[in-house]
Amino acid sequence: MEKRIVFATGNQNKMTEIRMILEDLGMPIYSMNELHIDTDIVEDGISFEENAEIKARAVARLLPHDIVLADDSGLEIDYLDGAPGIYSSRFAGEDTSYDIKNRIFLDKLEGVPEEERTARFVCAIAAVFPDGNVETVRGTIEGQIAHEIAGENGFGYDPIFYVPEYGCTTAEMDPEKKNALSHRGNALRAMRKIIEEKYKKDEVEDESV
Ligand code: ITT
Repeated sequence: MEKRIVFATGNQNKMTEIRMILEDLGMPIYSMNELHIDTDIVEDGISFEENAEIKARAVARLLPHDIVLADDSGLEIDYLDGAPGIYSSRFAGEDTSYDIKNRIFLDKLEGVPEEERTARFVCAIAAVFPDGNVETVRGTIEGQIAHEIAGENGFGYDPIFYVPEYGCTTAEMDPEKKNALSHRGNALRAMRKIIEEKYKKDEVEDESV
């Protein structure tokens, strides 16, 4: 049976970034929406890794023959003791626009000097394989909270996430550039390697039977 990757996310922006990196594997990639899977997942873990695993396991129960992946990610602002962290999408309410959420953080950091505006995006990706194995990886990107909203690309907190080395926010980068540097890009490349290794090994074992 052809191996498929199913990504347990309802976030279309994540899917675009995921496809750019995982398409090299040569396996078909589906989002759970494309397979009409609509399951209520309670993300009650206390870390990005735990929540990624909760999402992947919930969908893997419905699709036991597929490689099911999930991403849990967010923004950690050091000046706010790591907030919003695992609550990044729930911060100020799921239905509040990111324009408003971003302005709230700019206000909270008003007058805070450069060296105290450090922040990072974190992305944990969990994979549940048809043999029951579970793997988790983490990627990060370091930056700062900008002084104003800038850029139209990306999603979520990208317009306030400034990367000093590049002199712009992740919302001002083209998608390829963001993926080359980002927390999700790094985590996806690590997971792509795990999947490649695993199926290379399985093929060798299959051939020796
Ligand atoms: P799924 O759970 O369905 O995957 P979600 O959007 O709810 O989608 P998370 O629970 O992982 O995803 O929340 C991640 C939030 O963190 C996301 O909604 C953004 O607000 C923020 N975030 C994560 N990665 C980001 C990125 O690359 N750029 C900007 N904001 C990001």
